[in-house]
Amino acid sequence: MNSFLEINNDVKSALNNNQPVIALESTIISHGMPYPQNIAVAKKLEKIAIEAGVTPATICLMNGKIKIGLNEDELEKLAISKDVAKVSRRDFGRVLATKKTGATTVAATMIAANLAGIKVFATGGIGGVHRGVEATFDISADLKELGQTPVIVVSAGAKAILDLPKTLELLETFGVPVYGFKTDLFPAFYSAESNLQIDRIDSEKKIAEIYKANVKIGLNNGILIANPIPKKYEIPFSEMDEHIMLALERAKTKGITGRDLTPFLLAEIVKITHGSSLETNIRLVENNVALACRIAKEF
Ligand code: PSU
Ligand code: MN
Repeated sequence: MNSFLEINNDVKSALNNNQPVIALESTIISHGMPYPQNIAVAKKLEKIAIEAGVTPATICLMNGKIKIGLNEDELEKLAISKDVAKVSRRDFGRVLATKKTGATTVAATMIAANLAGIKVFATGGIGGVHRGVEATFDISADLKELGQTPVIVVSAGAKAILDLPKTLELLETFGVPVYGFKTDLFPAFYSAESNLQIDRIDSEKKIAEIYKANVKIGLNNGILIANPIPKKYEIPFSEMDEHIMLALERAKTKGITGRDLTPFLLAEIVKITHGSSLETNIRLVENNVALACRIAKEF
């Protein structure tokens, strides 16, 4: 066992007994949602999993360890502290060596989940190719990770703060299968669909079979499941687009770049929509956790 890994008892016993486990990320708690909604969501997601008979493993870095499965105090710390590092692949060594508290992005959560032997991970939206990439080269490390780490990531697609067509193109280049769950169109996070065609999949069992086939032939890529938000909760694409344009404008004016850009845009959108987008965000993550649990049970 990797000496940096600290797996809590619930997760350890589930893994040892071949019981279903799902991974949950922590950047969504520390940088993706405001307090106090973030802590309520973190707890609710764990509850949804437990009620589905699946052990949740929220992942973060603390005291020089990669923690798999957190208690309430640890979740609170991530939700409240202003001093939590956003950890992607490049940040692991630094945050472990300095024993800082770090919240894991999609990329980092995939790495940690894979180290622990967890195959399914639920989140809200993945990072991707940013709009204006021609000038900035800003492409999330999440995409490359999906190409090289064998974890099934259940998302609601990606936020339209990103360039969605380019994001799909790059996923193809990196060898990442992208499946719309019961849809032929790539969901755009707040909205159930964009106009972008993707492959459709209708069964949780098939997702597990595809994963197993990939691993058997030595392909260590991840799989991206794009699970649309239920229609009754969605915000239409045209309505969100206005808010997103305003958030992007503000980021440009303030010169926000690099690791700060995504958290800035997420926070601005919550402000611009007076919190109404947050409600949508919460619904879609819950929906993704429910699907991830059903997939995890297929293993
Ligand atoms: N998109 C969201 N909510 C989030 C994130 C993205 O709608 O919380 C977070 C995830 O942790 C994701 C990270 O992995 O932002 C991507 O950041 P970057 O673009 O800097 O790679
Ligand atoms: Mn970036």
